[in-house]
Amino acid sequence: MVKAKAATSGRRGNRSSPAVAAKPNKKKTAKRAAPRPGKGKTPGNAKARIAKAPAPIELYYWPTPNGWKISIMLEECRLPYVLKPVNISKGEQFAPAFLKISPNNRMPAIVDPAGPGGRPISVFESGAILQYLGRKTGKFYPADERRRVAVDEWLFWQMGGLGPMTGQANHFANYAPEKIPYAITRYRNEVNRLFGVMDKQLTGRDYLAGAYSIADMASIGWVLSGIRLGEDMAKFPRLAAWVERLQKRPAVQRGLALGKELRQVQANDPKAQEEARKILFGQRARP
Ligand SMILES: N[C@@H](CCC(=O)N[C@@H](CS)C(=O)NCC(=O)O)C(=O)O
Repeated sequence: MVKAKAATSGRRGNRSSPAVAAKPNKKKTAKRAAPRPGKGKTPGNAKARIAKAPAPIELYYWPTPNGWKISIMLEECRLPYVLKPVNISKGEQFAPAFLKISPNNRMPAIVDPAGPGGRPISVFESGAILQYLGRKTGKFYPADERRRVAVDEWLFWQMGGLGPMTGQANHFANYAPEKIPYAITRYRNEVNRLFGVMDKQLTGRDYLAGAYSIADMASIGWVLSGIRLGEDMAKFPRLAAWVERLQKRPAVQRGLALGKELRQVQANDPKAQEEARKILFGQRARP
C-alpha cells in the first residue's frame, strides 16, 4: 500500500533516521506532505480517521530481489509506506544521509516513524527488516518459539545461501567482463544444490517453514533470479509449485512490481549500464 509519497520531514536527526531523505531522492519523492490532523477543512469523522492513521514507513528501495523482500512484506501487511528510490546504478547508496541509516551502502532500508516507544527507528539488512516488521505487526513471523525458529532457519538460509550464491552466479554469468568457467560452474552448481534443498523441504509443505512467512517472501525474488539463469524447473516440481503459489498472491505481485519502471530508464542505455558497472563492481573500503 504505497501512500502519498511524502518527503521526509527532516525533524528527526541522528542515526535512527536521516535528517532528510538521501539527497538524490529528493526529486523523485512527491512533494505532497502527509495530511496533518486538525489542518484544513477535513470533516470531523475523516479527521478522526486521519489522526489515527500511522505515519507511513519510509522504504529505501530499488527493484531487485533484496528490495522485493520488503515491498512484498509491506504489501502483505498492508502497512502504509512511502517509496524512497535509491538508484544504486547511479551511486545513491553512497549519499551521506542514506549511509546514516544503512552504513553498508546497500538497500533496502526502512525508517519507521512509529518505532519502539513511539519514536523513529531505522533498520538496514533485509532479514532484520523482515523480522522487525514481523514483530511489529505480529504477521508472518510467529510468536511461538518453535515456529519462529523454523522461520529463522529458512530466513537465514536465504540470507547466507540462496541470495549470495544466486547473486554471484548472476554476476559471473552476466556481468563479469571475462567469462570464468570455474566461477560460473561453481555458483551455478550452488544454485542448483540450493534449489534441490528447497524442493526437498517443500515435500508435504506448502511453504518453507510450514505456514507462509517472511522466509518465503525473502526467497521468491532469488528463486526467480535462479530460474532466469536457466535452472530446469522440471527437476524441482515442488519448488515450481511454490513459485506458482507465491506468484498468485496479489501482495507478492504488487511487491514485485514496485518501481519496475525505475529500472527501465537505463535498460536500453549502454552508457548508463557502463556507468553502473563502474559504481557497483570493484568497490573497496572508503575513507
Ligand atoms: N545483505 C543485504 C544485501 C543488500 C544488497 O546487496 N543490496 C544491493 C542490491 S540487491 C545493493 O544495494 N547494492 C548496492 C551496491 O552494491 O553498492 C540485505 O539483504 O539487505
